[in-house]
Amino acid sequence: MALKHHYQFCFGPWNISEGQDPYGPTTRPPQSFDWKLSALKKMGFDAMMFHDDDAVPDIDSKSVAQIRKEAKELKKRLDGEGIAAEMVAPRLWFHPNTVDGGYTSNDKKHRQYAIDRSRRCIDIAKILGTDLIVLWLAREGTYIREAKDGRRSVDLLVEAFDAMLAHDKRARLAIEPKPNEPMDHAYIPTIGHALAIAQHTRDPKRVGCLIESAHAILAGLDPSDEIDFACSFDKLWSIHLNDQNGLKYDQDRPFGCTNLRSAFDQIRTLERNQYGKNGEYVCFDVHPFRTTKVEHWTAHLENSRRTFLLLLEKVRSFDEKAARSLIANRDYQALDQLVIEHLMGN
Ligand code: XLS
Ligand code: MG
Repeated sequence: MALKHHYQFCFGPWNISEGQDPYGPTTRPPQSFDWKLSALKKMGFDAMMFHDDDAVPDIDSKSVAQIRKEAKELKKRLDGEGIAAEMVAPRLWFHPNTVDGGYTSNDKKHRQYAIDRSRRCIDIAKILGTDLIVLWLAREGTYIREAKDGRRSVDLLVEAFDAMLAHDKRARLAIEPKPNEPMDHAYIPTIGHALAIAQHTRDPKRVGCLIESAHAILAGLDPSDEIDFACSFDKLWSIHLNDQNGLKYDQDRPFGCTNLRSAFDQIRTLERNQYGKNGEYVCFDVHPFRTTKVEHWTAHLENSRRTFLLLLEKVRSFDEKAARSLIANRDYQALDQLVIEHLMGN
Protein backbone atom coordinates (compact mmCIF):
# COMPACT_ATOMS: atom_id res chain seq x y z
CA MET A 1 0.00 0.00 0.00
CA ALA A 2 1.27 3.49 -0.86
CA LEU A 3 2.59 5.46 2.08
CA LYS A 4 0.23 8.20 3.34
CA HIS A 5 1.89 11.60 3.42
CA HIS A 6 1.16 15.31 3.05
CA TYR A 7 4.09 16.29 0.81
CA GLN A 8 3.58 18.17 -2.45
CA PHE A 9 6.32 18.13 -5.06
CA CYS A 10 7.58 20.50 -7.69
CA PHE A 11 10.47 21.40 -9.99
CA GLY A 12 11.30 24.16 -12.47
CA PRO A 13 11.61 24.15 -16.26
CA TRP A 14 15.39 24.59 -15.88
CA ASN A 15 15.53 21.17 -14.21
CA ILE A 16 14.87 19.58 -17.60
CA SER A 17 18.15 20.97 -18.88
CA GLU A 18 20.08 20.28 -22.05
CA GLY A 19 23.48 19.34 -20.68
CA GLN A 20 25.71 22.33 -21.42
CA ASP A 21 28.62 23.00 -19.05
CA PRO A 22 31.50 25.51 -19.15
CA TYR A 23 33.48 23.05 -21.31
CA GLY A 24 30.95 21.94 -23.88
CA PRO A 25 27.64 22.58 -25.58
CA THR A 26 24.25 20.99 -25.03
CA THR A 27 23.85 17.24 -25.43
CA ARG A 28 20.05 17.21 -25.74
CA PRO A 29 17.84 19.39 -27.99
CA PRO A 30 15.85 22.14 -26.24
CA GLN A 31 12.23 21.33 -25.37
CA SER A 32 9.35 23.76 -25.35
CA PHE A 33 7.74 24.99 -22.15
CA ASP A 34 4.55 23.12 -23.08
CA TRP A 35 6.48 19.86 -23.33
CA LYS A 36 7.98 20.45 -19.89
CA LEU A 37 4.62 21.31 -18.38
CA SER A 38 3.05 18.16 -19.77
CA ALA A 39 6.02 16.09 -18.54
CA LEU A 40 5.49 17.55 -15.05
CA LYS A 41 1.83 16.68 -15.19
CA LYS A 42 2.43 13.18 -16.54
CA MET A 43 4.85 12.51 -13.70
CA GLY A 44 2.20 13.62 -11.19
CA PHE A 45 4.05 16.58 -9.70
CA ASP A 46 1.88 19.25 -8.08
CA ALA A 47 3.48 22.58 -8.95
CA MET A 48 6.07 24.30 -11.06
CA MET A 49 8.73 26.80 -9.98
CA PHE A 50 9.44 29.74 -12.28
CA HIS A 51 12.10 32.27 -13.02
CA ASP A 52 10.46 35.51 -14.18
CA ASP A 53 11.65 34.82 -17.73
CA ASP A 54 10.50 31.20 -17.64
CA ALA A 55 7.03 32.66 -17.12
CA VAL A 56 7.43 35.56 -19.57
CA PRO A 57 10.25 34.86 -22.06
CA ASP A 58 12.31 37.88 -23.27
CA ILE A 59 10.98 39.82 -20.33
CA ASP A 60 13.45 42.69 -20.80
CA SER A 61 12.06 43.57 -24.21
CA LYS A 62 8.45 43.74 -22.99
CA SER A 63 6.32 46.49 -21.46
CA VAL A 64 4.71 46.14 -18.04
CA ALA A 65 1.32 45.72 -19.74
CA GLN A 66 2.65 43.00 -22.07
CA ILE A 67 4.30 41.17 -19.14
CA ARG A 68 1.03 41.16 -17.24
CA LYS A 69 -0.91 39.98 -20.27
CA GLU A 70 1.45 37.04 -20.83
CA ALA A 71 1.46 36.16 -17.14
CA LYS A 72 -2.35 36.03 -17.23
CA GLU A 73 -2.25 33.73 -20.25
CA LEU A 74 0.17 31.45 -18.43
CA LYS A 75 -2.03 31.43 -15.34
CA LYS A 76 -4.95 30.24 -17.49
CA ARG A 77 -2.85 27.42 -18.90
CA LEU A 78 -1.66 26.36 -15.45
CA ASP A 79 -5.22 26.42 -14.14
CA GLY A 80 -6.32 24.35 -17.11
CA GLU A 81 -3.71 21.72 -16.24
CA GLY A 82 -4.40 21.92 -12.48
CA ILE A 83 -0.79 22.90 -11.79
CA ALA A 84 0.11 25.58 -9.22
CA ALA A 85 3.00 28.05 -9.47
CA GLU A 86 5.14 27.52 -6.37
CA MET A 87 7.28 30.64 -6.64
CA VAL A 88 8.78 33.14 -9.06
CA ALA A 89 12.47 34.16 -8.92
CA PRO A 90 14.04 37.14 -10.71
CA ARG A 91 16.85 35.85 -12.93
CA LEU A 92 19.43 38.54 -12.17
CA TRP A 93 22.48 36.89 -13.63
CA PHE A 94 22.07 36.77 -17.44
CA HIS A 95 21.55 40.38 -18.51
CA PRO A 96 24.57 42.65 -19.19
CA ASN A 97 23.23 44.98 -16.47
CA THR A 98 23.92 42.29 -13.88
CA VAL A 99 27.54 41.65 -14.80
CA ASP A 100 28.70 43.17 -11.49
CA GLY A 101 25.72 41.88 -9.52
CA GLY A 102 22.19 43.28 -9.43
CA TYR A 103 21.31 44.87 -6.09
CA THR A 104 24.98 45.30 -5.10
CA SER A 105 26.38 46.41 -8.47
CA ASN A 106 28.71 49.37 -8.24
CA ASP A 107 26.72 50.99 -11.05
CA LYS A 108 23.62 52.85 -9.83
CA LYS A 109 21.75 52.35 -13.14
CA HIS A 110 22.34 48.62 -12.91
CA ARG A 111 21.08 48.52 -9.33
CA GLN A 112 17.94 50.28 -10.52
CA TYR A 113 17.54 47.71 -13.30
CA ALA A 114 17.71 44.91 -10.73
CA ILE A 115 15.04 46.51 -8.54
CA ASP A 116 12.75 47.28 -11.50
CA ARG A 117 13.09 43.73 -12.79
CA SER A 118 12.35 42.35 -9.32
CA ARG A 119 9.17 44.42 -9.24
CA ARG A 120 8.11 42.85 -12.55
CA CYS A 121 8.85 39.45 -11.05
CA ILE A 122 6.56 40.24 -8.12
CA ASP A 123 3.80 41.33 -10.55
CA ILE A 124 4.11 37.99 -12.35
CA ALA A 125 4.00 36.04 -9.08
CA LYS A 126 0.85 37.83 -8.02
CA ILE A 127 -0.86 37.00 -11.32
CA LEU A 128 0.28 33.36 -11.08
CA GLY A 129 -1.29 33.16 -7.63
CA THR A 130 1.79 32.85 -5.44
CA ASP A 131 3.17 35.30 -2.87
CA LEU A 132 6.56 33.56 -2.78
CA ILE A 133 9.53 35.33 -4.39
CA VAL A 134 12.76 33.34 -4.32
CA LEU A 135 16.01 35.28 -4.30
CA TRP A 136 19.03 33.26 -5.32
CA LEU A 137 21.56 36.11 -5.14
CA ALA A 138 23.83 34.72 -7.85
CA ARG A 139 26.15 37.66 -8.52
CA GLU A 140 25.72 39.58 -5.25
CA GLY A 141 29.30 39.16 -4.12
CA THR A 142 32.80 39.66 -5.40
CA TYR A 143 35.55 38.06 -7.46
CA ILE A 144 38.10 40.12 -5.58
CA ARG A 145 37.51 41.38 -2.06
CA GLU A 146 38.51 44.99 -2.80
CA ALA A 147 35.92 45.44 -5.56
CA LYS A 148 33.02 46.21 -3.22
CA ASP A 149 32.44 47.53 0.26
CA GLY A 150 30.84 44.64 2.16
CA ARG A 151 29.11 46.89 4.68
CA ARG A 152 27.63 49.03 1.91
CA SER A 153 26.52 45.89 0.11
CA VAL A 154 24.44 44.89 3.13
CA ASP A 155 22.76 48.31 3.03
CA LEU A 156 22.13 47.96 -0.71
CA LEU A 157 20.61 44.50 -0.26
CA VAL A 158 18.30 45.81 2.46
CA GLU A 159 17.34 48.75 0.24
CA ALA A 160 16.44 46.37 -2.60
CA PHE A 161 14.47 44.01 -0.33
CA ASP A 162 12.59 47.00 1.10
CA ALA A 163 11.67 48.18 -2.40
CA MET A 164 10.28 44.72 -3.16
CA LEU A 165 8.35 44.50 0.11
CA ALA A 166 6.85 47.93 -0.55
CA HIS A 167 5.86 47.00 -4.11
CA ASP A 168 3.40 44.34 -2.95
CA LYS A 169 2.16 44.16 0.62
CA ARG A 170 1.59 40.41 0.38
CA ALA A 171 4.84 39.30 -1.25
CA ARG A 172 7.18 37.15 0.84
CA LEU A 173 10.88 36.96 0.03
CA ALA A 174 12.63 33.62 0.45
CA ILE A 175 16.40 34.10 0.29
CA GLU A 176 18.24 31.07 -1.15
CA PRO A 177 21.82 31.25 0.16
CA LYS A 178 24.82 29.83 -1.65
CA PRO A 179 28.40 30.55 -0.58
CA ASN A 180 30.12 30.75 -3.98
CA GLU A 181 29.77 30.12 -7.73
CA PRO A 182 29.46 32.09 -9.86
CA MET A 183 31.17 34.47 -7.40
CA ASP A 184 34.31 33.76 -5.42
CA HIS A 185 32.37 34.81 -2.31
CA ALA A 186 28.66 35.58 -2.08
CA TYR A 187 27.24 38.04 0.42
CA ILE A 188 24.54 35.76 1.85
CA PRO A 189 26.28 32.39 2.12
CA THR A 190 24.18 30.70 4.80
CA ILE A 191 20.73 30.62 6.39
CA GLY A 192 22.11 32.51 9.39
CA HIS A 193 23.06 35.40 7.10
CA ALA A 194 19.66 35.29 5.37
CA LEU A 195 17.70 35.42 8.63
CA ALA A 196 19.95 38.11 10.06
CA ILE A 197 19.51 40.43 7.09
CA ALA A 198 15.74 39.82 7.25
CA GLN A 199 15.76 41.64 10.59
CA HIS A 200 17.11 44.79 8.92
CA THR A 201 14.24 45.06 6.45
CA ARG A 202 11.05 47.07 6.78
CA ASP A 203 8.99 43.90 7.37
CA PRO A 204 11.08 41.05 8.82
CA LYS A 205 8.00 38.81 8.98
CA ARG A 206 7.91 38.69 5.19
CA VAL A 207 11.56 37.77 4.68
CA GLY A 208 12.46 34.12 5.14
CA CYS A 209 14.54 31.52 3.39
CA LEU A 210 14.87 28.56 1.10
CA ILE A 211 17.47 25.87 1.74
CA GLU A 212 19.13 24.04 -1.11
CA SER A 213 20.93 20.89 0.07
CA ALA A 214 23.90 21.36 -2.30
CA HIS A 215 24.35 25.00 -1.33
CA ALA A 216 24.52 24.11 2.37
CA ILE A 217 27.06 21.37 1.61
CA LEU A 218 29.15 23.83 -0.42
CA ALA A 219 29.18 26.10 2.65
CA GLY A 220 30.57 23.18 4.67
CA LEU A 221 27.30 22.87 6.58
CA ASP A 222 24.90 20.03 7.28
CA PRO A 223 21.65 20.64 5.36
CA SER A 224 19.53 19.13 8.14
CA ASP A 225 21.02 21.52 10.72
CA GLU A 226 20.23 24.39 8.37
CA ILE A 227 16.64 23.06 8.15
CA ASP A 228 16.27 22.92 11.94
CA PHE A 229 17.74 26.41 12.30
CA ALA A 230 15.36 27.94 9.73
CA CYS A 231 12.36 26.06 11.17
CA SER A 232 13.07 27.24 14.67
CA PHE A 233 12.37 30.77 13.34
CA ASP A 234 9.36 29.54 11.25
CA LYS A 235 11.23 30.79 8.21
CA LEU A 236 11.63 27.74 6.00
CA TRP A 237 9.27 28.60 3.18
CA SER A 238 10.68 26.34 0.49
CA ILE A 239 13.35 23.69 0.02
CA HIS A 240 15.46 22.57 -2.93
CA LEU A 241 16.49 19.00 -2.30
CA ASN A 242 19.39 17.64 -4.32
CA ASP A 243 22.89 16.27 -3.66
CA GLN A 244 26.51 17.28 -4.03
CA ASN A 245 29.69 15.22 -4.01
CA GLY A 246 32.20 17.27 -2.01
CA LEU A 247 33.39 20.82 -2.50
CA LYS A 248 33.31 21.12 -6.27
CA TYR A 249 31.22 22.99 -8.82
CA ASP A 250 27.49 23.05 -8.01
CA GLN A 251 26.35 19.59 -9.13
CA ASP A 252 22.58 19.51 -8.49
CA ARG A 253 22.72 15.71 -8.36
CA PRO A 254 19.59 13.60 -7.80
CA PHE A 255 18.43 13.73 -4.19
CA GLY A 256 20.20 11.13 -2.04
CA CYS A 257 22.51 9.94 -4.80
CA THR A 258 25.74 10.80 -2.99
CA ASN A 259 24.89 10.68 0.68
CA LEU A 260 21.84 8.60 1.57
CA ARG A 261 22.32 9.14 5.26
CA SER A 262 22.30 12.92 4.87
CA ALA A 263 19.16 12.62 2.73
CA PHE A 264 17.56 10.50 5.47
CA ASP A 265 18.52 13.14 8.05
CA GLN A 266 17.08 15.94 5.92
CA ILE A 267 13.72 14.17 5.64
CA ARG A 268 13.75 13.26 9.32
CA THR A 269 14.25 16.93 10.12
CA LEU A 270 11.49 18.01 7.74
CA GLU A 271 9.14 15.50 9.39
CA ARG A 272 10.05 16.62 12.89
CA ASN A 273 9.34 20.24 11.95
CA GLN A 274 6.12 19.35 10.12
CA TYR A 275 7.44 20.96 6.97
CA GLY A 276 4.76 21.15 4.29
CA LYS A 277 1.82 21.29 6.67
CA ASN A 278 1.33 24.99 5.83
CA GLY A 279 1.39 24.33 2.11
CA GLU A 280 5.17 24.51 1.57
CA TYR A 281 6.41 22.37 -1.32
CA VAL A 282 9.27 19.92 -1.63
CA CYS A 283 11.17 21.03 -4.73
CA PHE A 284 13.87 19.07 -6.50
CA ASP A 285 16.49 21.44 -7.91
CA VAL A 286 18.24 18.62 -9.75
CA HIS A 287 19.74 18.27 -13.22
CA PRO A 288 20.22 15.25 -15.49
CA PHE A 289 23.81 14.13 -15.92
CA ARG A 290 25.33 15.51 -19.13
CA THR A 291 25.46 11.96 -20.48
CA THR A 292 21.70 11.46 -20.15
CA LYS A 293 19.91 10.36 -23.34
CA VAL A 294 16.74 12.10 -24.46
CA GLU A 295 14.62 9.04 -23.62
CA HIS A 296 15.83 9.16 -19.98
CA TRP A 297 15.54 12.92 -19.67
CA THR A 298 13.20 13.21 -16.70
CA ALA A 299 14.42 10.18 -14.72
CA HIS A 300 16.41 12.34 -12.26
CA LEU A 301 13.15 14.01 -11.18
CA GLU A 302 11.13 10.85 -10.74
CA ASN A 303 14.10 9.18 -9.05
CA SER A 304 14.53 12.07 -6.60
CA ARG A 305 10.88 11.86 -5.58
CA ARG A 306 11.07 8.06 -5.37
CA THR A 307 14.15 8.26 -3.15
CA PHE A 308 12.40 10.87 -1.00
CA LEU A 309 9.37 8.63 -0.49
CA LEU A 310 11.44 5.50 0.17
CA LEU A 311 13.50 7.41 2.73
CA LEU A 312 10.31 8.81 4.25
CA GLU A 313 9.33 5.21 4.98
CA LYS A 314 12.77 4.71 6.54
CA VAL A 315 12.28 7.81 8.69
CA ARG A 316 8.88 6.62 9.86
CA SER A 317 10.05 3.11 10.63
CA PHE A 318 13.23 4.21 12.44
CA ASP A 319 13.26 2.89 15.99
CA GLU A 320 13.04 6.26 17.78
CA LYS A 321 12.59 4.56 21.15
CA ALA A 322 15.82 2.62 20.77
CA ALA A 323 17.53 5.79 19.59
CA ARG A 324 16.34 7.70 22.68
CA SER A 325 17.62 5.08 25.06
CA LEU A 326 21.02 4.99 23.31
CA ILE A 327 21.16 8.78 23.55
CA ALA A 328 20.28 8.61 27.26
CA ASN A 329 23.16 6.19 27.74
CA ARG A 330 25.48 8.36 25.56
CA ASP A 331 26.12 5.32 23.41
CA TYR A 332 26.56 7.12 20.13
CA GLN A 333 28.56 4.23 18.68
CA ALA A 334 25.49 2.02 18.88
CA LEU A 335 23.26 4.86 17.66
CA ASP A 336 25.52 5.26 14.64
CA GLN A 337 25.22 1.56 13.85
CA LEU A 338 21.44 1.63 14.43
CA VAL A 339 21.12 4.28 11.70
CA ILE A 340 23.47 2.47 9.31
CA GLU A 341 21.76 -0.90 9.67
CA HIS A 342 18.33 0.67 9.42
CA LEU A 343 19.35 2.29 6.13
CA MET A 344 20.76 -1.03 4.95
CA GLY A 345 17.42 -2.69 5.62
CA ASN A 346 18.16 -4.54 8.86
C1 XLS B 1 20.90 27.90 -8.70
C2 XLS B 1 19.68 28.07 -7.95
C3 XLS B 1 18.46 28.35 -8.79
C4 XLS B 1 17.40 28.83 -7.87
C5 XLS B 1 16.31 29.65 -8.44
O1 XLS B 1 21.88 27.36 -8.20
O2 XLS B 1 19.49 26.95 -7.14
O3 XLS B 1 18.12 27.23 -9.52
O4 XLS B 1 16.89 27.76 -7.15
O5 XLS B 1 16.78 30.83 -8.96
MG1 MG C 1 17.92 26.15 -5.99
